[in-house]
Amino acid sequence: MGDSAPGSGPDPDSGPNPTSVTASEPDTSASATYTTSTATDSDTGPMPQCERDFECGRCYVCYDGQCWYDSNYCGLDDGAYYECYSDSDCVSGAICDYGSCYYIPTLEPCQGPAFDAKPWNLNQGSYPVALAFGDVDQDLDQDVWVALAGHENLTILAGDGAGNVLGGIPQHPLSLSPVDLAVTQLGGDDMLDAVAPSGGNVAVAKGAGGGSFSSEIVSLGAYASQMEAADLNLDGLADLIGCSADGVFVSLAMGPGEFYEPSYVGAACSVISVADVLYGDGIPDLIVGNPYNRWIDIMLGDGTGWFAFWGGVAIWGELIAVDVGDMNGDSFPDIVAMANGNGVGVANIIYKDTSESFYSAYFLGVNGGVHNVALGDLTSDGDRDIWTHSNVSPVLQRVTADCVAEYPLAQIGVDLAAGHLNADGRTDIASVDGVDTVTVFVSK
Ligand SMILES: [Ca+2]
Ligand SMILES: [Ca+2]
Ligand SMILES: [Ca+2]
Ligand SMILES: [Ca+2]
Repeated sequence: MGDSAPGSGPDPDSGPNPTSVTASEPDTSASATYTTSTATDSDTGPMPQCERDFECGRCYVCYDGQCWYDSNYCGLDDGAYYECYSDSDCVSGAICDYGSCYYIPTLEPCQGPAFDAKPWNLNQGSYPVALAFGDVDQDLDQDVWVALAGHENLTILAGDGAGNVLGGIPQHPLSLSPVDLAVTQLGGDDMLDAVAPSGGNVAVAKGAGGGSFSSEIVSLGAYASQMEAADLNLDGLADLIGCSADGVFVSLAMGPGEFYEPSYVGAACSVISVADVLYGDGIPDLIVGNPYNRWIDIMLGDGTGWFAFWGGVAIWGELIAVDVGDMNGDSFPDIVAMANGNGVGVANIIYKDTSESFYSAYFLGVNGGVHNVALGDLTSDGDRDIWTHSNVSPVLQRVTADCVAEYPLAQIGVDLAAGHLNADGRTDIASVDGVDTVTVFVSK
């Protein structure tokens, strides 16, 4: 039904751009300026092009390349026909959104660019759950840092700069079973450090040079499901920010690797990305969400470690992962939100424009479902590729506007990261499967 022609013609008085949000000026109050376009909005913000209704969102249809408000498609509260209540009421590949089934066309498979896939088998029971790139030993070659939930340690596969990884750096005990990993500079020296949360604690592993660490367990008090490290208040010390069932928490650093009690700056979340997406002021902002509402929240950082709700963008599917990168080469940071629904994964690409507004202009469907996201630049042309794992089969996937290329893995992947393991400027990918294997994909 979602793709059928509207019952009535488009209303010329209604505004296009149903899923954009704008805020005209920075606002750190609790009631941030936030508008979604409605039938009474007109001619504000960019005009996304559309080909199909699902690109327009609730209450809108795509007509003549633009999104138009149509009350026939917005009938939940007025007794109008209700096609579905949940995804399961729709055919596979279609998502139920506000009472209507929308079919998400899936991309065709294609042969991807060539990679050398190099699996690295860890010991049985290692359970690698998270990974990141970083130069651990200051030899200027990127290394792959892996958090092992089973062995409760941090292991590092040393890159040789020529596309090979070696197991030369000993495993370093974390003394907890990590659920996530962030590599950062905690401050106080030039070494890279790692933080890995578990329960209400975080393992802090401070780089001591040459690939060695000193570490301790710090009581965090917040039960992180996903955590990032970033200097939120611009004092040179990395702070912690993450998602928990109690809300978005921030633990500011009082010293390198020492943290204050958490403050909660937003509602419960399970997906988070920290990046300066607002105003280009160098102050980190947040993108957060959870699978239950098909929406991401954008929160404005004020440079003190506090964040205020700034706006939201509707997405297709249940949010799984989010990342930030310039997807169209205009130098403005865009948001990629990976989501799942009813046998289809959806890469929601949310573009930012010059006027601090975001618009959901592009959706790419992937058969099955997706898990994780990393943005790479495979051809070093500035155009980003979307990398994800399938959540139904053991493959790494490269998603572009044209097609999906798949690369086999030993098991279904649970985390991935984009980095550089050789000097060709093309993105390399590292993947962990949660069982016993790290696989690096080196461009060739
Ligand atoms: Ca290195
Ligand atoms: Ca800080
Ligand atoms: Ca900012
Ligand atoms: Ca952009």
